[in-house]
Amino acid sequence: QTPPEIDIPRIYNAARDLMERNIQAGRSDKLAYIDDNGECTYGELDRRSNRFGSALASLGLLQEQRLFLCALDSIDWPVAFLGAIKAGVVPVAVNTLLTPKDYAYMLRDCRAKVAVISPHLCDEFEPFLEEIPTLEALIIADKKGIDSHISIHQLEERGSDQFESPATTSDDPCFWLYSSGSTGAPKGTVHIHSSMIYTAELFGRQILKIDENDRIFSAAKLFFAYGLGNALSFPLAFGATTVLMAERPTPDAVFKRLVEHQPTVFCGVPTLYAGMLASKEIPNKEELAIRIGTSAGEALPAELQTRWRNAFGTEIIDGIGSTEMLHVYLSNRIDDVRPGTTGTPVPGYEIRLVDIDGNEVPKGEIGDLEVSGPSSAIMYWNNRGKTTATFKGRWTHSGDKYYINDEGSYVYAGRSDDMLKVSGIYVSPAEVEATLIQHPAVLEAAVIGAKQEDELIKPKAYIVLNEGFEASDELNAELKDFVKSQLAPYKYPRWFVYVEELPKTATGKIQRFKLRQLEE
Ligand code: 3SK
Repeated sequence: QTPPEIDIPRIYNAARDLMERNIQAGRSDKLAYIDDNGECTYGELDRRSNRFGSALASLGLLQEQRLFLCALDSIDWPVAFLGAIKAGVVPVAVNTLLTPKDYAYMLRDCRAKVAVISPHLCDEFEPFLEEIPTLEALIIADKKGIDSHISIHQLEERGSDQFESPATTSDDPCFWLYSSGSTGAPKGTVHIHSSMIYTAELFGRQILKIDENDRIFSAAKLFFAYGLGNALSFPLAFGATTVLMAERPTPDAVFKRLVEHQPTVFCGVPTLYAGMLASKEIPNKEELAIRIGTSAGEALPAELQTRWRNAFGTEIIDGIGSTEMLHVYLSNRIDDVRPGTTGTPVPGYEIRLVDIDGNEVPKGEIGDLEVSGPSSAIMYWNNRGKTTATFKGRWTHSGDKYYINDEGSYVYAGRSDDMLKVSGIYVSPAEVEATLIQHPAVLEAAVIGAKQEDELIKPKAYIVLNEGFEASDELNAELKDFVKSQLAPYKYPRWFVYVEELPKTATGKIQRFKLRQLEE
């Protein structure tokens, strides 16, 4: 299959393009978004994002400066994201499940002048107004403002329905997403204006065959690269309608949207598919309109694929992407699903599997996956070392290991670092270990990924206790709560093993691979 030719002009604004293609196609009155509180047509989205974008100047925000966007999925999210981009301002989309420490780090790192946040995050952000001198204003993503902070709607009143964007080029920074690694702080991953439309054309149109008749519901939130493509770049590129949900994607909450709003495309992650298939409230296939499901974030076990097909008569397209490549570059196909594999490269992307010296490995052998394609980020902000280790000329190092099976499909073989993917989100073992050892009972800790019954990976902690402490169910519960109180909640270990000592190198480095071998 030859990839489509995609012609992106030099003077190009991604948000203007995503809006204008719908207005010009006569879709002004078509629903762009449905959220928990209402609906918004393409025409309204265009006007609201114009008002938001043109009002940013009243906050002193200039082209190329950053706007921190940390909000639950609602129509306000695309308004702020697109509005900022129209103004040449660079939105930094941030996970709403993080801790104040994480937010403080990112705010210092990106030096955003303005943050748009959901009301429930106000208490966590308030102290930063003092601590982070570069942050000058908080805008509340809600109808009403709070005390001294205006709402996004109040800000929009300062703007105008039409305004001229400053000239941006297709290669200009457009938005950032934060990516986490096994060591060190999260990295501001800088994407340019052309990135979104490339992912929409290459994966959204070519593989998922999204068009204006589709209605899309992504359980993965907009702040993830996966959710951003599913619920913003793809539907807006082709005039589809998107359902947004603010709450946590539990099976019940997801089924409710699938039945109520009848999406034709559903985007989930393996942990969620497992939960949905195990649910007692599973709807009949006649109640749903799904034509295709997508899965990414972690490898989809073949068993889940088969059970979904039996339950709903449709396929789940399993693929892998990354924050760095913005969306999926290796994937199954609607008419060619190979359960237990990640399929083949999406046309428009090239993939190679290399050994430690960078040489391609023979077919059948495991190698580190590197990918080349037009949607790659240009750098990690302010981090030359990690940038050069990941973006190597036209090749982007993924950190994932793969091999090619006899049928020519790519099969996932684990991470090349110690990172875990939990419910599709990266978890650094080092971060969880550093938290555990702050508990008075813990002398040393090592965290690895272990498989649940359904084959999905969750964190497991090996612990050496301090003198005077004993292993018990109460201590397990206390340690779980302790980690949840310090880190994003999905990072807590689900199991604890108490040991006399941890395996270490001569220089004292924990050998997590030896613990992983115990799991095999
Ligand atoms: O984790 C993935 O597979 C993924 C897919 C699409 C976009 C971003 C990511 C991290």
